[in-house]
Amino acid sequence: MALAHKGLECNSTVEGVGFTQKHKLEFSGQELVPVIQDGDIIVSDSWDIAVYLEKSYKSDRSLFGPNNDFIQAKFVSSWVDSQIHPLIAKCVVLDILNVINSNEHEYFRMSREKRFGMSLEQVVSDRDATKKAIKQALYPIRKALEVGPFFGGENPNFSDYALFGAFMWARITSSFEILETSDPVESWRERMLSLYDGLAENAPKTDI
Ligand SMILES: N[C@@H](CCC(=O)N[C@@H](CS)C(=O)NCC(=O)O)C(=O)O
Repeated sequence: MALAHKGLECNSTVEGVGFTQKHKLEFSGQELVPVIQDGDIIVSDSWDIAVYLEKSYKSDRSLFGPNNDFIQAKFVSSWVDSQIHPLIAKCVVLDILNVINSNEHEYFRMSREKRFGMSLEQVVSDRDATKKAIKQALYPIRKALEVGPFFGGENPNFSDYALFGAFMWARITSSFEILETSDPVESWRERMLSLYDGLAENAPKTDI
């Protein structure tokens, strides 16, 4: 979404990077996605990638708004990472087993069960309660969306992409409906899906 926002073309690693295919990421000196390679420059981590794109590709389409609100965007992105991702994980983490290769199950289960301190089945055991917790956690987002269609105002910016990324992760890995259709955050999610000629809407879903 950040690349599309800046109007930059890219080629993605068509075959993807499985959880047990860390060798494919050796060039980046770390083990997580996303990673971009731009000529000789390699950048990993969504935030660092967005900052890199912003500083390297000046255009009238800033990812951080006309006043370069890096600090506010960092707040939103850290809030998503620390508060929203774990809640969404509590809805979808077991479903992820259905969309990854069976030879990755052991790594995925062990690493995530260690992180949660319980079995994946226990993590997702009360998804309806988690859904309520997500609705509550999204209260400030709902209030912000009363003021304008995106956190960026009339157009999205990195704060929108940071939160949307969490919903995209859920969308491609699970059929569990996290948001109620009447929730204004759901309308925002639909707007995000249709951006850039439906870039996100048309992103391949894993077989679910
Ligand atoms: N905050 C980081 C998160 C990076 C991250 O955790 N990536 C996951 C995506 S599934 C990953 O690569 N996991 C691989 C693993 O757990 O082995 C970002 O936004 O870039």
